[in-house]
Amino acid sequence: MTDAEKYCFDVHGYLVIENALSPDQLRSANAAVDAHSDRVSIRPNDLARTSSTLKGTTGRGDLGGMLTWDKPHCEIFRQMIALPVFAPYLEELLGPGFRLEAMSGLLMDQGAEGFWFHEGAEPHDRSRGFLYRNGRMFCGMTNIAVQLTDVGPEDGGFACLPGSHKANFPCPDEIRLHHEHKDRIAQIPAKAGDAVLFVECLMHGALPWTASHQRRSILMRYQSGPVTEGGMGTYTPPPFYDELTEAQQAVLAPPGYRCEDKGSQLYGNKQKG
Ligand SMILES: O=C(O)CCC(=O)C(=O)O
Repeated sequence: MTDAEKYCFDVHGYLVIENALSPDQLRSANAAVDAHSDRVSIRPNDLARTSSTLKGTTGRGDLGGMLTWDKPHCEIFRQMIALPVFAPYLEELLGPGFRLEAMSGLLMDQGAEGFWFHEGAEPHDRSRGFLYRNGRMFCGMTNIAVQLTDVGPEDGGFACLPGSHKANFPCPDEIRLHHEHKDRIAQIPAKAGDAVLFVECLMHGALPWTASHQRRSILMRYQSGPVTEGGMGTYTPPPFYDELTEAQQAVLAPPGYRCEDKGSQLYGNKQKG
């Protein structure tokens, strides 16, 4: 992560990582989604809540289970969870041993409703916070949304209030519902193959989708090594674990403490202290 990227992420809470997928990877991901169009579950227009500006004529389409799809279609998603291009960002923000918490596909056809603006740093949430301390950023849940289709400046889709990951006051509902101060909300354009990196505590949501092509965004949620939001019980590796590379296995490993370099010989073996 360059100094310029760190500066922008600290100030705004998000970044666009350009060309995260190669053209071949992008083709494979779209082919896989096409082949599973019958698995898309259309939501019952429940995301806009009572907003008059976010409402749509249809619900968002949700897609899950991509890591378990038959080969070759699962393969691109298994690559995506541990793409080398993402590792420096996740390591910087979440530390060594960052883990995948969830992966889902968000599909929006023309007219699909937006999503009310949620999160926003107040109240401060232990697993979803943002903190700058000792010269470093420490993030709670951190997301990477890989765009499988172009998102133009007027198309809708992912939008946020830049800087709200450091908010101190609760956000009034009229802003969350996109009724007031709409000009503060930034819709984030991106090209197919780009990825939007954002910290979950950034106030974010989506604007209704206006483009004639389908919005396709693959949202991956990561946490730092010891943190999990749904980890009760004994951890069982997924059935496809042995088919994964070491880097892919690492992001699906059970939650646990990974010692960071403490700058002392006493921590030299980097074992749990
Ligand atoms: O449509 C989007 O990109 C926003 C998604 C989102 O906020 C969520 O699923 O929690």
